[in-house]
Amino acid sequence: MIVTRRTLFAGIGGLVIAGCDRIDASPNVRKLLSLGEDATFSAQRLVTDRAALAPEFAAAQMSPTFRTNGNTMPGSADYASHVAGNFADWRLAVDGLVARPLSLSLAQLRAAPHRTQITRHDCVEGWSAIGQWTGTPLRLLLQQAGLSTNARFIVFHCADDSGGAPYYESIDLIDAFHPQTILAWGMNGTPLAVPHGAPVRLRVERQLGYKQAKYVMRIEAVASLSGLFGGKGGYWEDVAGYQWYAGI
Ligand SMILES: Nc1nc2c(c(=O)[nH]1)N[C@H]1C(S)=C(S)[C@@H](COP(=O)(O)O)O[C@H]1N2
Ligand SMILES: [Mo]
Repeated sequence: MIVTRRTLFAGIGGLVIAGCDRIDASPNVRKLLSLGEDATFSAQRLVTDRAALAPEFAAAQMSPTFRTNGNTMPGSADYASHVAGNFADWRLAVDGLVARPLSLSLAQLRAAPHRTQITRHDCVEGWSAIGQWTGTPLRLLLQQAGLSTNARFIVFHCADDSGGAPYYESIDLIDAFHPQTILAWGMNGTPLAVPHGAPVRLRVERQLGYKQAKYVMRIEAVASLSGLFGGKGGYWEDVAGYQWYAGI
């Protein structure tokens, strides 16, 4: 059997991909399909696009400064004590629809296989920056945890909130298993700093800035997004109607 990207991704999580290349290729159809609650299955039809890698850049192309946006310091006492302790007692939880829930220290994450990539971050507010990210591929953590065949989405619970609404984000399994989707603990050659999401943040390089969850404390595998917070799969999706699938 010839393994194409289509058959490869069709095997992930038991997703059934039925698509029409001619229709899928139209940017307008793509935009339309990404709207609304049915976005997940519609977007999965765009598998040829979805599997592609985001452009990577040379070190010389990195932005001299990478600005911050959104929250730059979670307000909780718990987070402040982690900062004071240099995240030595911090643990990342990987749970939900998994056979073996994980609780990982920052040292364990850093010792795991990792990937470094120089990519462009695009914020909907109208700015971009090219930065270098180092982190553990998400798929390795999900495989280690034994992701259930019932899981359809991966949710990132963050340490910060805005006006009492916790920041969270979610992606589907195509992005979760994408080779450039990493939990970054390094940025531009140094440990990830607090304003950029220490100790770890998501990099999901085929999507816009608001999907790049900072201050990730817990990764939860779920079958549906409807039971979480506002039900739209993310903080900005819930409070401002941003699209859940923010593909670039
Ligand atoms: N937890 C958390 N993650 C977040 C945000 C936030 O406020 N809280 N802001 C988002 C937005 S809109 C952008 S553009 C990027 C900004 O990342 P930076 O501060 O490293 O530039 O983080 C995203 N992830
Ligand atoms: Mo953003």
